[in-house]
Amino acid sequence: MSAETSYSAADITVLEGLEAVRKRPGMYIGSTGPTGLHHLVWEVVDNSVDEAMAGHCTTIDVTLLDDDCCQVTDDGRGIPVGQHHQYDDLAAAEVVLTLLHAGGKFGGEGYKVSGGLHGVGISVVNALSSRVEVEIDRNGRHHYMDFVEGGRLETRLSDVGDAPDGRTGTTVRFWPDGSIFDDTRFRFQTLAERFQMMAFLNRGLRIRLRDEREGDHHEEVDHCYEGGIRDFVAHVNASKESLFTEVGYIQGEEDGQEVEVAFQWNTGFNTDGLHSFANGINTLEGGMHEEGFRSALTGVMNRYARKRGQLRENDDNLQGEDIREGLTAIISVRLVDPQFEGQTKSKLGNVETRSLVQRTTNDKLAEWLEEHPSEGKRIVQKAINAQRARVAAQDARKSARRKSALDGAGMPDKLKDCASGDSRESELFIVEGDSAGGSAVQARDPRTMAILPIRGKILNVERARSDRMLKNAEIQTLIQAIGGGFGEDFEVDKIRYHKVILLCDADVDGSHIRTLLLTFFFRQMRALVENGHVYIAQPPLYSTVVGREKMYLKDDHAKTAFLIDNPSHKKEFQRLKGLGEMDFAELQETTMDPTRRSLLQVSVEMLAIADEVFSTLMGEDVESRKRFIQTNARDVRFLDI
Ligand code: 0RA
Repeated sequence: MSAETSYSAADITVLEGLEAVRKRPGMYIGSTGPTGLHHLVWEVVDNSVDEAMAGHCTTIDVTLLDDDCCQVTDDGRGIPVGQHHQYDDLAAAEVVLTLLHAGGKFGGEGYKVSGGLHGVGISVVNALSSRVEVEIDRNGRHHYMDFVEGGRLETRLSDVGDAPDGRTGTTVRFWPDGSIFDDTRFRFQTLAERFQMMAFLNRGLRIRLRDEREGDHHEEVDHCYEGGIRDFVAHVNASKESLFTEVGYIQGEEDGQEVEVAFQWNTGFNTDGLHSFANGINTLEGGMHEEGFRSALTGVMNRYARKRGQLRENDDNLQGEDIREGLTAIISVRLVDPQFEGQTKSKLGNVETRSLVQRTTNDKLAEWLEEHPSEGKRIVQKAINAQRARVAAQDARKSARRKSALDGAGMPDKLKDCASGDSRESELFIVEGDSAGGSAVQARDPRTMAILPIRGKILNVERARSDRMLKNAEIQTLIQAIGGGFGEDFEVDKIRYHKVILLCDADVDGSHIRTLLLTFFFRQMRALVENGHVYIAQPPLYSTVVGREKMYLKDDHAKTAFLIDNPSHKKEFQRLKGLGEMDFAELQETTMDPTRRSLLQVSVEMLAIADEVFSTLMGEDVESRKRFIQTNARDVRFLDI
């Protein structure tokens, strides 16, 4: 291995580029918290997925190793090893790892389609890692190079021997830089969930994940779906009662664009089971592909319902939301030049995609309905029921509104509101139980903190239609206090608090109440969660006495860390079960004081998976709920969505 490195003008510009990434990592990977850390993995794996999309890679192996190293191996063509056509002193693979945006799009040999959102390039991973090792099997030879300190080429690319018989592919090992990231530990579950989603979206691609870190549970998952997004829909619907057994599927293509849609209705009442992707990227804000599907779906179903006589001449048309009630659908489009727009760059802007999706849905869904008359009949009947419920709910809402107008300010009695009128600094603590609610009122800063005690279990909205939901007192109170309305009409810019903080006991009941509340927010105030307004307070699990002072420890992890720092401690810890065990001063000190508390922000990174988690936890199917809780028991303290 030759470690001789000479620097040319090209190297220097290269290093300046990577230096810019190190100076402002947020611009490239969003943050230096857990999201940014995992972004590094997506970046590397996306390159391998691109190889798969180009038809050259069948298996991706991801392994978590000691020292917070992540290793990604694929059986693609291998990063090109020859001299780069612009930098004659650098190998192409060296350029790919050091030049911003040098990914797969150089030398005219770019990919047809590629995941444009994460595509900041593998060089960004190099810039933010303390060490990167690359192995390439190509042309029958095995090559190696490595980088240190954020992209400094330590060992130049060199031929180090034979490649295993006929093998081609790339292995990248990287160690995220501890001076850049708050925490360099990868979370198995986060990786596993996303790889599952990627496997669904790339039919036949196998993605394996192994945890080989010492002290960890050596977990392992292996995802490969021959049915692609059909299997995705079946998976999301697995714990729901479906309206018919088969998952429907349509596809179309034109001018190098492709669309596929898989769909199945269930007997539930959600209208938000539509998930869309463009080039494998979850388009959370929707966009042209979703628009095209929604409008065509409404048109096709109304024409079909009238043709069959299920809707009569004088009946109102079914609305989109009536038809989408209980629908789980995945739309996946692939296109050469995706335009990502919107606040989080997750809205597809390509107008030509709307017409492709619209046309495909108009033609192919109509055909599918002709071929599936009994399914078609059930779908229409369900939509008609939803239409009736919608009209009933509208009436209920009108009378609820009249009632709250009569109530003066319209705020619930139980709410101890804050004095500030500025929602940006206002916080709403939703507290389990009246007695903890009382302590919280004493412990709060009355200027910015409002307290709403919730008694017992709120209604499980997963199993109730909106007209019944509205009659529930706890739900009414929540809607009134937050102030942005609910359901399709929810307006996040009208909310009265920018932080909505759930404060529940650290026991099973507390965890149940928290899940019920999160389900409610997820289903009825989605934007509240999406915009990061929902938090979970973390009352400590343990206390202990050090000298004359009482100390609080957040969880088992903190307890272990404490014992390492204080080896002579007498190891007596009190396990704190309920908020009720703390007086108001303790509650203030450990959980509410903004300078000392630690809040967990709830995010919905992968809506489709979150949908499945909520259905499993809150739906009708007791067996799969049991299975979920058993499989995820270690994470039960915080439902991680
Ligand atoms: C540039 C060009 C080609 C492939 C790749 C990069 C490539 C990058 C990565 C990163 C991880 N695995 C990868 N596999 C391939 C095209 C190669 C060709 O034309 O043969």
